[in-house]
Amino acid sequence: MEKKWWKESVVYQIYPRSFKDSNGDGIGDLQGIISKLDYLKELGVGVIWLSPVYESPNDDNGYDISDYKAIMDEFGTMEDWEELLEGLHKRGMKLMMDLVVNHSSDEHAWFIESRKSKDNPYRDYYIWRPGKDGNEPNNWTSFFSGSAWQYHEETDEYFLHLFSKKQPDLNWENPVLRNEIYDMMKWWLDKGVDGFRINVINLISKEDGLPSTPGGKKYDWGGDYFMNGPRVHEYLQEMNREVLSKYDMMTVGECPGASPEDAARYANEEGTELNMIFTFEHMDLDSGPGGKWDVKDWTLADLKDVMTKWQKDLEGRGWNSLYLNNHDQPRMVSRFGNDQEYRVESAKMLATFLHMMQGTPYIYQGEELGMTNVKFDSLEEYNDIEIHNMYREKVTEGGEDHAKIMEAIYRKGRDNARTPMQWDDSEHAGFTIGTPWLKVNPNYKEINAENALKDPSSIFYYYKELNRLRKEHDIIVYGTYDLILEDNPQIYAYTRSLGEEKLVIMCNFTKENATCTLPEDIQYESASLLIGNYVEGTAEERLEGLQLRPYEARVYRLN
Ligand code: ISL
Ligand code: CA
Repeated sequence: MEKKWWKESVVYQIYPRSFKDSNGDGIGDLQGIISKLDYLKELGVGVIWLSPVYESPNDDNGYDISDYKAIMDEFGTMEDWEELLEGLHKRGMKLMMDLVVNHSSDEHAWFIESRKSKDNPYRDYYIWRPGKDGNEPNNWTSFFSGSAWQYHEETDEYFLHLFSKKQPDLNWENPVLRNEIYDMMKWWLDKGVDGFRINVINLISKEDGLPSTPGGKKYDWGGDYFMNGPRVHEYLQEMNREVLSKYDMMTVGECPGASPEDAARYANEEGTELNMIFTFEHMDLDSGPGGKWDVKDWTLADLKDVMTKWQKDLEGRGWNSLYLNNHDQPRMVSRFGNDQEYRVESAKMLATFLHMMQGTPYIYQGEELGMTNVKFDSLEEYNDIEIHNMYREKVTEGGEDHAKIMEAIYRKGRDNARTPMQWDDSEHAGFTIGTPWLKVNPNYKEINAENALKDPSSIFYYYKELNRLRKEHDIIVYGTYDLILEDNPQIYAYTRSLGEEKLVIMCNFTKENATCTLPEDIQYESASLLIGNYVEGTAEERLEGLQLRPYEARVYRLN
């Protein structure tokens, strides 16, 4: 397997709106990030992924871009951005920008032109279709509820929007549009960015004829017709030839609905498309048949299945990304750990579990503090368009139970991840001196960066140690993964192997003690602890019948 810097790095995601406000308007900004660069350096991460900072009307918090080459006023100026890049590079860190090119904002100049008339030169930059018998061109629903089509009276046609109606889908069939995008990417790369996280890139190619789903439902999930569509690999290979292959850079494609087989192509080891993708299978473990808001409990057995499938299916063929939360997902300690009594232990256990697998690990801001989900009393306190559209469809129009939907929002809502970073115990957690755009989690008095930095046994320093170990041990990056103790109901355990070297990783996912008995085929002379969330390393140990305490994690090096 080829060695690459982006395999050896740890990525830290910043959601700028919620990271740090420098001027008191309640909105995080670039100068705020710049003021925290030493904090990031201290944590020891190598790459920063910046969620979108481009000009945007913020219908979807920057994922609706109205100018790809300008910085959002609320976040600062291009000079601020340049200062940020320089500050990162000076400290030996890299910058990965978010690239949102499945759709733009409806306020982008291209769309403003496109909707002017059917023969406008920009018409074909978007996906316009006439209606069918007075209805939408097909029955697809958008990710954010309702039809994926919006009617435009002046030209008597509909445009496609897989997300909000202010996010019209770009028409990748059009080579002129594709070239505009490649030029824009080169423009940023020439300014010095080190990579792109590419938003829903596996949705860019839609099935010819845009067929309705079978079954005659008025509105239906049409994913089969646009997820991993017919020409997506052709487009990515073109992007790779035209842009990516010309730079020493890193790419990760966000790919909902991609299987390991798809991933083996998107993230192939030959490097003809992307470096890695974000998959969603493990994020769906607590969704019932009704989808994301049909919440059920996840099981450890399913988690083992899914993670192991991705580790083994991509072995030697492609590279994994490793994440348990981001700006679209609930907080991992609330979802997969225990955010009460064992918050600290379980946050460290989950970090161990993830960072010891094969792939590039991603830390989402606040994860290193063990930040948790939030419960706001009223719907009005939430900001996310996905939450509001869903609530309208299910409760206001659909008559479902308010309390039940609020419960689902508490568990799955994206605003769980978007409450402001908790820097200290002053008002609004030191995020802003003004009024924050989204309320701070009330637990900030206890959970904040200032406390973490004062406490040598904090989650923060545990991450720092994981990051350090990764730099020191090739096996953490390149070792082969194998699941062990498959049927153990409490423990997730696996090994990593590289040449003669072997690591054993053991994670207790429960709040009860668990006995860990290694399989007999794991032979060793001596075992030494590399890292653990309860104990300091001891020189040598026997691992037979080891007791793991609640949410305990241990990593041993076997000789
Ligand atoms: O968040 C989701 C589920 O709640 C996902 O379906 C998400 O919408 C999907 O992964 C695409 O996400 C990306 O594009 C969206 C944007 O809202 C997300 O923030 C972004 O990560 C549309 O631009
Ligand atoms: Ca601000």
